[in-house]
Amino acid sequence: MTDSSSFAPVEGPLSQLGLLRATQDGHGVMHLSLARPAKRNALNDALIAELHMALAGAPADVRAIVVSGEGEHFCAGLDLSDLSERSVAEGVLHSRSWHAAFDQLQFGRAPVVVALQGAVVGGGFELAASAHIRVADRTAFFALPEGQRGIFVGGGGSARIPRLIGVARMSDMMLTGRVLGAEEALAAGCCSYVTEPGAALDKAIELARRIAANAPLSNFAVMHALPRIADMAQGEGLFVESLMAAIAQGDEAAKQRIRDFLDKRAAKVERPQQS
Ligand code: 1HE
Repeated sequence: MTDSSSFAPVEGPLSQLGLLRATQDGHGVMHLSLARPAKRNALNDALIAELHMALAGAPADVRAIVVSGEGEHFCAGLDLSDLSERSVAEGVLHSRSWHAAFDQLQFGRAPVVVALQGAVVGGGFELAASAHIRVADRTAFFALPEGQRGIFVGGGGSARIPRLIGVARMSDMMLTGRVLGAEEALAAGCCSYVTEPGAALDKAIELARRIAANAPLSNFAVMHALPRIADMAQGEGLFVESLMAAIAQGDEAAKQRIRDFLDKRAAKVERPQQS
C-alpha cells in the first residue's frame, strides 16, 4: 500500500484531462501524473496545454503539488514527431508555450515536488528543473540530447538548468551527450534526493505533505521571493528580503507557530539520523 493510494480524482474540469491524471489527498496535496507511458511521457502540445491548465486551475485548497510520470520513465522530453512539421515562427511560439506552462509550475500558487525515474531527458529535465524539489530513484538518468538532435533547449532549460548545475556541466551534457546516473546527478545538483527504485513517488508525497503543513506565506516567500532575490544585486536583494521577512512575521500563522515553540508545543529541530 503506497501513499499514492490515498489520492482520489480531482473533480471539475481537471477530471476531463486526457494525457494527465489529476488526483488529490486529504492533506492539501495534488498529484499530477503524466499519463503517456507508451510514448515515454513525451511532451506534445496537448500535454503541455493540459499541464498548464491543471497548474493554473488547481483547486483552492491545494497547498503542494507532486508531478510524476507513469511507467518506467519520467519523461522523454519533446515529442519529436511534432518537431518536423514546425516553421521557425511556430517554433518560437511553441517554446513560449512551454515557458508559460513551466512558469506556471515554478511561480504558481503551491510548491511542486517532482518524482523521477528512468529517463529525465531534454524537455523532461526542463520540466523537472522548473519544480522546487526533485526526488529521483536510482533508475533515473539525466540527459540533454538536444545537441545530438540538432536543436537547442526551448523549455526554459538554458535559464533554469545552469542555476542548478552550472553552465560548464550543462555545456558538457549538451555538447557531448553525457548522461548522468542518479548518484552523479545528485552530486551535480540535478536532484536533491535519491531513493531506492520505485520509491521516489512516495518520498515526493511525504515531502509535499510536509510542505503543505507550512504557513502559506512562508511557502509563498520561498517560491516567489527567494529565486528573485537570488537574481538581484545584493543591496536590492537585502532590501526585498527585509520586506518579505516583515510580511511573513506579521502573519498570524507565524505568530502562532512561534508561540507554539515557546510553549513547547512545537517540534524541535532534530539532528539527522546517522546512516
Ligand atoms: C518518443 C520519444 C520522443 C520515445 N518523442 N516519441 N528526446 C529524446 O531525444 C529522447 C528520445 N527517447 C529515447 O531516447 C528513448 O525513447 C528513452 C530512453 C526515453 C526510452 O527508451 P525505451 O527503450 O524505454 O523506449 P522506446 O522504445 O525508445 O520508445 C517507446 C515509444 O516511445 C516509441 O514509439 P513506438 O511507436 O515505436 O512504440 C518511441 O518512438 C516513442 N518515443 N521518446 C516521440 N521524445 C522544448 S525543447 C525540448 C527539446 C527536447 O526535449 S530534445 C530531447 C528529445
